[in-house]
Amino acid sequence: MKVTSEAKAFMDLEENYGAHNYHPLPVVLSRGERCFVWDVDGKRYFDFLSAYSAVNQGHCHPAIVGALKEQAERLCLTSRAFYNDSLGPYEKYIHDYFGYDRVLPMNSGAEAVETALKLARKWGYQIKGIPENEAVIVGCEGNFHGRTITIVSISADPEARGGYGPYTGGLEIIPYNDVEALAALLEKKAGTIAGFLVEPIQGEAGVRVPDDGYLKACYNLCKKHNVLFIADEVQTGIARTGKMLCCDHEGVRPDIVILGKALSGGVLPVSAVLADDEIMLTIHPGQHGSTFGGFPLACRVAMAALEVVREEHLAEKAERLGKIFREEMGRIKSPFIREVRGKGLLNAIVIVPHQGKEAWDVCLAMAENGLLAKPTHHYIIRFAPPLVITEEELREAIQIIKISIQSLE
Ligand code: IF1
Repeated sequence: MKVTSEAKAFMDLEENYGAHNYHPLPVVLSRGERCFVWDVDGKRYFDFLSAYSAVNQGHCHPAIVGALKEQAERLCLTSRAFYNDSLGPYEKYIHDYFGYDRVLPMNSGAEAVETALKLARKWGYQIKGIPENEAVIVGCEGNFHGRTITIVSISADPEARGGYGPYTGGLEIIPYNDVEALAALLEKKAGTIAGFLVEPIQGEAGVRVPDDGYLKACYNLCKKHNVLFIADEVQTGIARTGKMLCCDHEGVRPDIVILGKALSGGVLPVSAVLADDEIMLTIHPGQHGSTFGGFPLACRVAMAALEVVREEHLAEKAERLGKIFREEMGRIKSPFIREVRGKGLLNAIVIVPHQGKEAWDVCLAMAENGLLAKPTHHYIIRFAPPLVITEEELREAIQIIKISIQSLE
């Protein structure tokens, strides 16, 4: 892929002055609008990553940016040392929108996951009566919940956890999409298990959609053994999979819901933990918090972002357009494509290396042809456009994917 001197200058700055904790595609972006981004040379791309499903409402949505600007000129940050005139209205808005008693506002998805783990432990000791320091949280192989040391302690991925020991205790891992594995562990250890943390669809693992009924069966097992069902909806939530929450597909109401990414429409880091009183009120003043958690800008931006989801019917759109995407992708006959899978507009193709080319080469070819996506685990390409994409734009993007793959055959 050719790189202009203009673009190279920006890449060199990152190479010379930044940590090398990413390996980006050689594209330097400078503008975004709806489902499109433009690079520094003015080339337009379909954005089929949406910043890992943080930009569900489309880049720089005017209603969300408008809310940001208006609040930014009034009051940005107070800390929680004082009240302000944004947080209470936001908390009520979230209560009404999602139907949970309370919300604990944080910033990044990882912070919200950590918050959920702390709530589950607090609830385990105070309400379930687990002996102090013995609470166990169960996670799934293939999970991705963030990058803190406790979260990578529950990861089975050597890339994510390697070299970061010693690891946090009180964490167990079972196979994903395996109800029996959860049942067996709960039969054995339910007495000390506080929570089961699960992604309704595993994003990073490559858009692994569990069998129908998996979530419901796990939820029922958690109820039976008085274990909290904790849904990490950071990537699958906010209409991405065709419902407001991915758990809605199975009528499961998690005990704790973790939100992030598109909660702000990709404008600011805004995350949240939802739970009812019995769980949420186990944390008392001074026992948890964050400087920016729930700050006025976040509150106004998140309310605007959620309004956009509702007013523009983005969940219904994701459901409808996702079916078209999988149907059309399923029609592409190519030695590269082994499987097409997903729900709503969270989809992926499993790539079989062919004539020495693999997923990275497909992504470079697509970038050349004006579409951005990135491989996960070397052989899977995730496709997650902003949910505001039109059917016509989607079909145009599918053509780009098709000709890019065929150009490598
Ligand atoms: C990176 C992955 C995706 C998440 C779920 C919590 C978090 C994430 C289900 C933490 C974050 C991001 C992190 C980003 C790339 C991206 C990612 F490839 F890393 F795994 F989407 F799949 N729960 N996912 O997907 O939220 O702290 O990042 O706000 O770290 O490279 P965060």
